[in-house]
Amino acid sequence: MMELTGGEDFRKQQQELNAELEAKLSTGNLPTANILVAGITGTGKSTLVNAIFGDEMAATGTGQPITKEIKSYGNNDIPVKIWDTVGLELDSTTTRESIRNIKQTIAEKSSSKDPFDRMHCIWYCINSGSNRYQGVELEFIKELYSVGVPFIIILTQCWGDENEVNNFEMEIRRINSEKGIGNIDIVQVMAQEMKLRGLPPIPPFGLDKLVDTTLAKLPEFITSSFIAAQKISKQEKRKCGVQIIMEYVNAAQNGFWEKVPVARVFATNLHLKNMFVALSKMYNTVLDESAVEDIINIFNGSKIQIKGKYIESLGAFTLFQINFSNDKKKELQALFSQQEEGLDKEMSEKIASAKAIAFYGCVFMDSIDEVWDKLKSKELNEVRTLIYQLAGTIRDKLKHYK
Ligand SMILES: Nc1nc2c(ncn2[C@@H]2O[C@H](COP(=O)(O)OP(=O)(O)OP(=O)(O)O)[C@@H](O)[C@H]2O)c(=O)[nH]1
Ligand SMILES: [Mg+2]
Repeated sequence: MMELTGGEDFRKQQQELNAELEAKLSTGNLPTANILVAGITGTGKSTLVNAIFGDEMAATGTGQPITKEIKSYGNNDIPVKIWDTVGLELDSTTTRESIRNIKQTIAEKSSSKDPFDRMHCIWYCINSGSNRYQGVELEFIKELYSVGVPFIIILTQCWGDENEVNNFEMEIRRINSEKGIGNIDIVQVMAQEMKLRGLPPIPPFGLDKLVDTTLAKLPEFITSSFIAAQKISKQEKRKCGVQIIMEYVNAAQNGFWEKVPVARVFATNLHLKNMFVALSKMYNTVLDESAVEDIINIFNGSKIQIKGKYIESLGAFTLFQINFSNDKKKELQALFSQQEEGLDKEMSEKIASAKAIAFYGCVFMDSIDEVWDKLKSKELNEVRTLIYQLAGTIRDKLKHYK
C-alpha cells in the first residue's frame, strides 16, 4: 500500500517536472543542469569541460568558491553549472578530509527538496596513462558513488596504446566489482587534439560517447538543458529543436496560448520570434530577442517572403527533407493535408498559422544547423557575424521556394 502511494507520488512528481520542462523548453529558459567534475590534479577536468561546453564556459564564467575544495562556474547563456573539485592530490595528508567535505557538499545538495537544485551527474576523471587504480582514489570513488548521483568514470588523455588503455579499463571494472562499488560506466576520452613530435596529431575522440552516456543517466527533466549546453551532439539538439517546433505548432493549432483577436499575422510573427529564440538557445548561439528581430526584419525588408499558398504546397516537401521522428512527421503531414477552404474563419486562421510556424520553424532550425557546422565557436559568439551568416543561409533556403 505504502509503496503504491510512493509510486504514484513519484509519477505525479515526474509529470509535474515534465510539464515544467515543456513550458521552459518553449521559452528557451531552461533550468540549469549541475555536473560535478572530480579527479586528481592535472587529469584533464578543465580541458574536458571546455571541449564539451566551449571555451567561454570557463573563460567568462566566474568561478565561485563553494567550499575549500569545490568551485562552481557557469554563465547565464549556458544552462549548465560545473562543480569543479580543485587541487586534489592523492598522496596529500589532507586528501581524506577533502574527500569527506566534497562528499558532504554533494550529499547536502542531493537531499534538496527542489530536484533542479540537486547534483545531476558526477564525472570522475582518471588519467588513462596513470595505470593505477587503488588506495585513496578508490576510496574517493566509493564515497562519491555511494551518494547515489549518476556517476561516470572518464579515462582522460587516451592517446596511448589502445590495448593498454583497454586493459586499464578492465582492471577498473574488475576492482569496482570486487569492492562492491557496482557497474560504473567508463568512457575513454581524448578531449583535445594531441600533438606528438614527428607524428600526425591524434584527433579528439570519445566526447560523443560521453554525451550519450551522460544523457542516458541524467534525470529526464534536465536532459534538454544538457543538450542545449553541450557542443558535441548536434543530433540531440535537433531532436529537442523538433520538440520546440511541435510545441509551437500545437499551440498555433489551438489558437496559441492566449486568444489573440484579428491581428493574426502579427501574432504569428511574435510567436515565430519566440520560437526562433528558443531554437537559437538550443543550438547554444548568442542570438537573443533583438538579434532574432533583426533577422526577421531582414526578411520583412527583402522581397523574399513566402506566400501562404507556397507554404501550403512546399511545406510538406520541406518537412520531408528534415530529420524528424516518424510520429512527428505524421503529425505534420496531417497538419499540411488539412484544407483551409470550407472552414470557418477562425479555424482556417489557426491552421494557416500552424503551417507557417511549422514551415519557418523547420527552415530556421535547418539553417542554424548548417551554420553551426560552418562557423567556429568563437565566431558563433559574435552576434553580427551570426546574424549575417544565418540570414544568408535562410535566404538561400527560402529562395528555393519562391
Ligand atoms: N592534448 C591534450 N592535452 C590534454 C588533454 N587533457 C588534458 N590535457 C593537458 O593536461 C594538462 C592538465 O589539464 P587540465 O585540464 O588543466 O587538468 P585539470 O584536471 O583541470 O587540473 P586541475 O585543475 O589542476 O585539477 C594541460 O596541460 C592540458 O593541456 C587532452 O585531452 N588532450
Ligand atoms: Mg582544472
